[in-house]
Parts: sequence; C-alpha cells; structure tokens
Amino acid sequence: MNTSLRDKWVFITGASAGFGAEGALHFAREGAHVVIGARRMERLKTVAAECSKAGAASVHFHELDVACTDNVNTFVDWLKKLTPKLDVLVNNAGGAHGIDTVAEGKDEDWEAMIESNFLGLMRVTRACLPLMMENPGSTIINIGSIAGRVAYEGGSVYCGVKAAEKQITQSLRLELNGTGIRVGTLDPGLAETEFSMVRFKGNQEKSDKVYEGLDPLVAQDIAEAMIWIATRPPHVCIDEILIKCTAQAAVHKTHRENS
Ligand code: NDP
Ligand code: 8X3
Repeated sequence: MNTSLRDKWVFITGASAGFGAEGALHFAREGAHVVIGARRMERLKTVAAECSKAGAASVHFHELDVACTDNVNTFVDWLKKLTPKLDVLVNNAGGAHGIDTVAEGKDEDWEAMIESNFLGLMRVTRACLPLMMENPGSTIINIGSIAGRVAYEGGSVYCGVKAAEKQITQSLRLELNGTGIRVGTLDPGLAETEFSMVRFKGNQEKSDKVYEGLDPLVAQDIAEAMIWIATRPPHVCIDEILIKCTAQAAVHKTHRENS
C-alpha cells in the first residue's frame, strides 16, 4: 500500500528553481506541509504561492544558503518551531560551476561545488536528523547525478562531489539501519533546468547547446520520481534510481537530431 503524503512534513533544499521548485509543487498537490529554502527569496515566494494554490496543507519558506553552517542551523531552528518531526527531506540544492579541465580550474568554482553539493548536503542532513530519528518510515532523498557514476572531461569536481554524494548516502543508510529511516539517491541525467545557465555563468548559447537536438528530461520527470520514492510503504527503501532521457544512452553517448 502506498504511503499517503497528506499532512506529512516535507523539506526541500534549493527549491527556488528546477527540480526543487517542481518537487515542492508536486508534494503540495499531495496535500503535504511544504517547507522550502534557497538563497533567492523572491523566487521562493513565488514557488510558495504556487504550492499554496496547488493544495499544500501549509507552505513555509525561509532564506537558506547550504554553503554556510550558521545559516543552515538558523534555518533548521526555525523549522523546528514549525514542526517537531520531518517526514521527507530532499537534499537537492547544488549544481555545477564551470566546465574547466583540472589544468584550467578555478578555486572559486571548485569551492562553490564542494560547498553546496557536498558539504551543504552534510550540514542540512546533520541538522535535520533529530527531526527524523523517532519517525520510522521517513525518507531522505539525496539528489545525485549520472555524473557521480561516470566521469567526463571538465567535470572533475562536479563528478567528484556527486560521487561523494553516493558514498554519503550509503554511509548514512548504514548508520541509520534500525531507525526505519529510508535513505536513497535519485540520479538524473541531462535535464533542462537552470543548471546549464548556472554552469556556463549565464551564457544562453552555451546552455542551449547542451540540450540541442534532443528531448532532455524536465523537472517534472524528477519531481514525479521524488513522489514515487516518498510514497513507497515504510518497509521499502529505494536505494538508488538513475533516470535519463531516452536520447542519452550513456554519459558519453547521446543521440541528437541533425548532428
Ligand atoms: P537549478 O539551477 O534549476 O536549481 C538549483 C537550485 O539549487 C536552485 O533553487 C538554487 O537556488 C539552489 N542552490 C544552489 N546553491 C545553493 C546554496 N548554496 N544554498 C541553497 N540553495 C542553493 O538546477 P537543477 O534543478 O537542475 O539542480 C538541482 C539538483 O539536481 C542539483 O543538485 C544538481 O546538481 C542536480 N542535477 C541536475 C541535473 C540537470 O541536468 N539539471 C542532472 C543531475 C543532477 P538559489 O540560487 O536561489 O539559492
Ligand atoms: C547534471 C548532469 O551530465 O550534465 O548532473 O553532469 S550532467
């Protein structure tokens, strides 16, 4: 039997755009209490309004920068005043910065990727665990990537932090064995969100090229997977899922029309 998300408490990091924003909307449609964080408050406010309209039991948003421990702790202190328990945590905040080779890499890009995708996930999870420990059947969904499974040129640090995400997910599952908390990784392939605009620092032409001639995944595809994972019955843990668009047979093999 599926687990209903009605009146469950769901917290999604990086919910001002892409998978996070769409995920929030999907959990709202299920009647959950939706809590969202990101750095861009205006965007969060818009997502929160959409979640309210979509049928969320309640919606709460607050500034969150997962790259800063104090900021994460402040966020979770605020969250603890809303609810004594959390049913679903989606560690989604992150992304890629640049596509330089190791030889050309920039410290600021490396640091941004490590801070958000890797340390951010650690900080948020550590702060939220007390809200989940007495809550068997609760779910942690870490957003990984196909990039964490197979490396590509220019992806050293991004592929590295997403590979680390997989090891963190597995360590956590071992550490939480016996608590009833499920932990898994949801790994998308090429998906058209703001991801490439961020990676290419606002260069629309370079961003468009990533998705040229193929039908990439869209945020809705990943949001639907989040809902499926979180609605499995408590004895079922979805350890890992890899979702790619049909045109992407593997990291290094994508079929593109007219090319
Ligand atoms: P988007 O750029 O559309 O969304 C990224 C989200 O992360 C934004 O809401 C952004 O919010 C937030 N974010 C980034 N850094 C921080 C931070 N320091 N603190 C808080 N929030 C932050 O990209 P996607 O939706 O595609 O990416 C979501 C996740 O999915 C990422 O972890 C990404 O690595 C992963 N992924 C993406 C794939 C793709 O092809 N699109 C494929 C596989 C995985 P704000 O800027 O407002 O803080
Ligand atoms: C994003 C997918 O292949 O562009 O994680 O790195 S990829």
